[in-house]
Amino acid sequence: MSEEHTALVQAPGRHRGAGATAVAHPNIALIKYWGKRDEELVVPRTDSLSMTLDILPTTTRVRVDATARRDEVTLGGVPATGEALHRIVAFLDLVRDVARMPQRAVVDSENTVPTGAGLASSASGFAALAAAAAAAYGLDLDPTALSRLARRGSGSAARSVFGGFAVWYAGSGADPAAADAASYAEPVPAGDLDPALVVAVVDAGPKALSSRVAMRRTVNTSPLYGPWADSSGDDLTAMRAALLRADLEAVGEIAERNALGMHATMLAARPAVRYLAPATLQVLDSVLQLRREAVAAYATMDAGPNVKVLCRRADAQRVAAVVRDAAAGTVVHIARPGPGAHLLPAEGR
Ligand code: 2P0
Repeated sequence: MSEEHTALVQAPGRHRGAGATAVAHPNIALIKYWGKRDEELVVPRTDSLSMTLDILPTTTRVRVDATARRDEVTLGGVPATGEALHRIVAFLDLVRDVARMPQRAVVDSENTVPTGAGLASSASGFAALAAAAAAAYGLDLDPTALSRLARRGSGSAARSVFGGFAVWYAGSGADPAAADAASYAEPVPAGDLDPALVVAVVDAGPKALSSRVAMRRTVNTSPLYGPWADSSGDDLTAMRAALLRADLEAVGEIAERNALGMHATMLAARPAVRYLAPATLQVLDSVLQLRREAVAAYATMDAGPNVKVLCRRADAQRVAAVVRDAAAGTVVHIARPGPGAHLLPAEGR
């Protein structure tokens, strides 16, 4: 494991109760996480595998405040309310439990990702919160423990603890403690692969249905869910081998079929969950056209209409230009493999 791909989470080295600031980046799954086997512990039904990006980071500061009567949370300068606040307070309660410290916190988070648009904002958000809160409450967690903690906030955050490519294990065991211990992410070697991921934002608005609700409905009602989950295990095995031999075509083909299969499970849910919009299909058509022109380009989509296109770094500008022109109003970003969650140096005091 290279140093770059190791989460940099050291003991805060300061008194318990100090503030800490962490940065984390979104990750995009090439083998998808879709479905939990334990809702409370956020343990998934299947293993997943992702690439952490080098763009659209979240920066989160947590300061323990012994005088505060409740947690104060600001997201992008706006006080958090409702479900967003509830999830963050529940996560801080978990950290306080482990740290055996009852004090409340002041949390300030800046997201460069549009929130709730299927652009993995909860992955970068909870990975940054986990790293900052763990440090602020004086927990000295190794990367595996940090990944398990981030998972409790949002499943996909377990993977953003690591840079580059990461696999997140579903683990096994019916006993909750065993399931919790076995479900964490770790880095995956990727040979000499030199990939780019072109993020095509066709709609930056929030999704109509949260992925949490959508995946529950899919697991409970879709007759296609079981077959997809079974085939996803084979996809993961093939994906690991393709990454090791740096076979971008195979990586892309496996990622594309796994994502389309996941969306098929949603379309068969009752009632159907459909995130794919007309503009999504226009971008998918442009990706097929690129392949006809012998450009290795492969699409993946998450819980939203936006498309991420895997290609060689050398082809990224051409791919970005083609997918941008595929649907009116599309905005593109070019991402490369990025770093894991890390603390920023302590502020001067
Ligand atoms: C993924 N997604 O593997 C999949 C593919 C969306 C589609 O992880 O309920 O926000 O907080 O664990 O992590 C989105 O789900 O869900 C997601 P919770 P999360 O990236």
